[in-house]
Amino acid sequence: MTQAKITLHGTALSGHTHRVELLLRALGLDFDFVPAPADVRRSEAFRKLNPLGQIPVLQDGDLTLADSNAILVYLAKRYAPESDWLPHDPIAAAQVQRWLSIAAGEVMHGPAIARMIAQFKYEDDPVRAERVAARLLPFMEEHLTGRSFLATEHPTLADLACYSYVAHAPEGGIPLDAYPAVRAWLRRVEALPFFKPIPPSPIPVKS
Ligand SMILES: N[C@@H](CCC(=O)N[C@@H](CS)C(=O)NCC(=O)O)C(=O)O
Repeated sequence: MTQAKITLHGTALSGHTHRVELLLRALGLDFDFVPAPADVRRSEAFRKLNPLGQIPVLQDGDLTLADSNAILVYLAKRYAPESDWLPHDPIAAAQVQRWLSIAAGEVMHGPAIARMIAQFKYEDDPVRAERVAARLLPFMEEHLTGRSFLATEHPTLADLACYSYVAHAPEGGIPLDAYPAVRAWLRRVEALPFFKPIPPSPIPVKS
């Protein structure tokens, strides 16, 4: 498959950007990484790429695409249509979509928001974030007990979409000690050959 120039706008500490970077690496696609910290995201030039002012944004030739999960779907369909990343089987595809929704829902409003509040002075309700995480993590623990990956027996977009903010939940004051199956799943994602971690957070995790 021929490849146009791919550019990923994001930041190194953004879990939304990280999930896209993981898939680009998994697919062996060359890309330029363009840092887009808060001041860049507020600029007129960036708002032309994404009027919502959010990262990540992917440019692939003439295409400009925002939203991490939309980008995952695009890359899998465009560059690896026969792979397991986004299965053809209707039930498996629906399971992947379910976890993409959970990534944009409970994972975002629980562990991701808790980390943004603790690490980046984001203004939101920490109690609500904790409550969402407290509902999500036992559910993930039960789901992953006896399973290797979230949607199928292979890693899929579901695992990439959910990994980053669950792995970094402790940086938001949400420990994972009570969730051994979740931690084992995180280690399985980290053992994938293309894996690259998010750098350490600005504020160390309290033990
Ligand atoms: N639904 C979006 C959410 C992306 C998102 O919230 N990105 C954060 C950084 S991790 C951001 O750009 N926040 C700035 C803002 O919302 O103004 C996605 O999945 O890409």
